[in-house]
Amino acid sequence: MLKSEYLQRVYTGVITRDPDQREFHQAVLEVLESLDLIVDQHPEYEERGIIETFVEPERMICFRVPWDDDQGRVHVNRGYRIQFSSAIGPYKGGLRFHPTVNLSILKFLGFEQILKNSLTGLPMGGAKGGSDFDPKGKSDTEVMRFCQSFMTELNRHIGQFVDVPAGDIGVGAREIGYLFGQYRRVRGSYDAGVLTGKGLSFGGSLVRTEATGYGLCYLTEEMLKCMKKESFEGKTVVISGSGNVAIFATEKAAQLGGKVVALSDSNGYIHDPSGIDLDVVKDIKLGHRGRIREYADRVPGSTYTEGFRGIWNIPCDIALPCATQNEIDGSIAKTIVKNGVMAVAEGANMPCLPEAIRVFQEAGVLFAPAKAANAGGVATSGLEMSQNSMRYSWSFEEVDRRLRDIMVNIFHNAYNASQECGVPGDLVVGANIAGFLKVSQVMVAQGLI
Ligand code: NDP
Ligand code: 2IT
Repeated sequence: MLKSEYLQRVYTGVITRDPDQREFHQAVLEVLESLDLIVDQHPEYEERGIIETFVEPERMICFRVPWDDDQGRVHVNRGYRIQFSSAIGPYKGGLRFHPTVNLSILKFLGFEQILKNSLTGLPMGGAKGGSDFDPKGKSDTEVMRFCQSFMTELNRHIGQFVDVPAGDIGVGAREIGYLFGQYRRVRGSYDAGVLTGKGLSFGGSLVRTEATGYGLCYLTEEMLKCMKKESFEGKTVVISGSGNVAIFATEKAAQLGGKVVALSDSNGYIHDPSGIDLDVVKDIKLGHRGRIREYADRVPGSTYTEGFRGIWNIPCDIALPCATQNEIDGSIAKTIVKNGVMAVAEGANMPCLPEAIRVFQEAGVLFAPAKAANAGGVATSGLEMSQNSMRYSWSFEEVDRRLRDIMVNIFHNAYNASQECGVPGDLVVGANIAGFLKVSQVMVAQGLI
């Protein structure tokens, strides 16, 4: 129950309007709980209807995506783009291709993206899109035909000053290449800035591939340093997932002196007590899109266990969930705490349920929420847009330095906001408030409500 009658009314309205959108309700409630601490100081929120405007997407696009498989059979998927907020810049956010994609998932992701993008300090609004298409088990040509059909409709809704999609689960360099090719074909124009995460030879930025995982570790490093006078050095790290975010979080955690001992996919997890050999993981995942279980066949001393949640029974000092939403519930969180964890940082979007976050915070575990911790991906997308506008590319070192600076700033902005709200160290509140204040000020300044 929210203290503010106004916020409670907004929340009830969100539930009544879309009763089945549980993930979206979850994301909204967490933000409203943070706003509950400051709403009394901002009578304009209720007077100008700011919060009810903020929780409703500016525009939701939904379309059919027909495509032919290699046998010539027709399949029809559903495509979406949720253009949630363009207050501080063009809509910006990834595309997810996964069978679980629906309006609730994309609205929660688009909503979180508004605040995340605001935290980066770059001029980007919030959006998310995707499809219930499952790229697993599909040939390259099937994925290509799907992407072409998807972009045949999406192209009319996006543009470098309008909406700039990128990758997310199931959408990586291969898919962005096919999507960009189709955009160029139907528009007859080389608008490099219309998508980010592009290949390096056609307008992509160095470090974008690594950015989310690297950024997660940079923010975690700063949090450990400032809040516990600690570092990654000598720490045992468990990372869930084995996709883009997990792989490059593993790489950076190891570079910073940590020992990553476990990774997972949706089927199960590997445990390698001597430290994950990332070359083997990259060969499996990036080389031939294999399953993580192959690692145990190839690396002596490692094991594979069925069931992806079991990974959280492995004791660690630092936990980085990097797979998907709602992976860690209250009981898993208690196990992680009992095993002595020092810090948890969310590489995935909303991997921890609200009760899990409470368990971590009450136990005094450092906790970095996704919208701060995984903002490095979209921040580097913003840097890719800058380079596209300049028609120039920065070096790896230059982009990496900017990414690190952005992540350090995000930590301090969230930390300072938590202090100003009277809950020092609560980075959930800090990130929500620091992200929201800028967006709400702009909504008022532009007369958007
Ligand atoms: P990938 O598609 O590269 O990898 C996803 C990983 O998560 C895979 O190991 C996958 O396993 C696992 N996974 C996906 N869905 C489920 C599920 N329902 N249950 C269990 N495991 C699952 O995606 P990313 O690494 O890019 O994304 C991971 C997370 O990070 C997502 O929450 C995404 O929103 C977030 N994120 C991504 C950013 C980016 O730049 N890519 C930026 C910021 C956040 P399997 O192969 O078995 O499906
Ligand atoms: O969740 C996210 O921040 C992303 N998937 C990255 C979005 C982007 O536009 O780079």
